[in-house]
Parts: sequence; C-alpha cells; structure tokens
Amino acid sequence: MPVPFAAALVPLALLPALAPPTVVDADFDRGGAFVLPTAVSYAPDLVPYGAHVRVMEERTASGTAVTVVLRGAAAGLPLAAHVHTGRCGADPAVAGPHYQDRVDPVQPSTDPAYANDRNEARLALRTDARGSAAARTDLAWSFRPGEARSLVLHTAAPAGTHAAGERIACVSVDF
Ligand SMILES: [Cu+2]
Repeated sequence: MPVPFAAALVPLALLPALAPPTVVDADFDRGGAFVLPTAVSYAPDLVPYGAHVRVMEERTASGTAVTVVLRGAAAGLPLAAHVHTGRCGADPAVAGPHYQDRVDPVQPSTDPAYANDRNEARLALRTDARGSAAARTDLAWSFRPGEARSLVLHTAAPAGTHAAGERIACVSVDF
C-alpha cells in the first residue's frame, strides 16, 4: 500500500542526527600481563588467545543497538554477552555488575523488574562449527557516558534458568 507523502516525510524530518558508531575490534589475549589487553580471555580452551571480537554500539532512531561478532572461539559454544559497568581486569570480577538503564536500588540486582533484557544489554550467542557467532540487541535507551565500560562473555545459563555462568572473557568498551 503506498504511504501518503506527508506521513512518510514527517518521521524522516524528526529523525535525530545519528552519531557515528563506536567500534572496538580486538584479539583476545591473556589477562595476567602488566598491560591489560582490550580483550581478555579467562578460558583459552573456550576463547583462545588470538580469537577476534568486534563490539559495535550504534545510535538508532529509538535508542541504541549493540552488536557482537566473535571469530575463532570453540565450536558449538552457547554464550551470554552482557554490558557490565567496569573495565576488564586480570580478575574477571573487576568488570563489576551489569549496566542497568534503571538502576536497581538493591545490589546485587536479582529483582526481575530490573534484571531483565530490556533494562540491561544482554545478547545470546552460539558459535557455529567454525567458532563464529554474531548477535545484536536493540535497546530503547542510551548508555550514560562513563558508566558502561565492558562487554563480558559468560558461559550460557543452563536451560530454564536466568542466571549466566562463569565469566570467560571480557572486552573493554567505552559505551
Ligand atoms: Cu554478565
């Protein structure tokens, strides 16, 4: 069905000027060094040193899109990727808790009103036979500058639960 001219024009005119995307391209490396790499693997059997990750943050008309592309990981691996508040460290715990748009006053946050995939940036990935995976999530909000500083890869939650598993890798990103 043809869209009336005025109806097509108005939404276009209201589109904000979109900022260029933030892109981090990095190869995973060990986390014990004095200089911490951008992408740290804590489980080289699952995410080998030299595996590649791209994390992209784009402004969209309705909020923010986060895209993760992984290459060179173990094959057939289910993963959960989340935006966390802190930068990556040699210790996986350094990345801190999940970033939340509306911050749960009770931490650690377990209340499903806050700890859900609309209020947090969460992606589900599964690597293919060559160890590649990609996923994107669209969020209705933007990150507060300086408060979202990493993307953490976890082993995927056991089926039927909402908890993610171990932190196996981390990418420092200034969202
Ligand atoms: Cu997480």
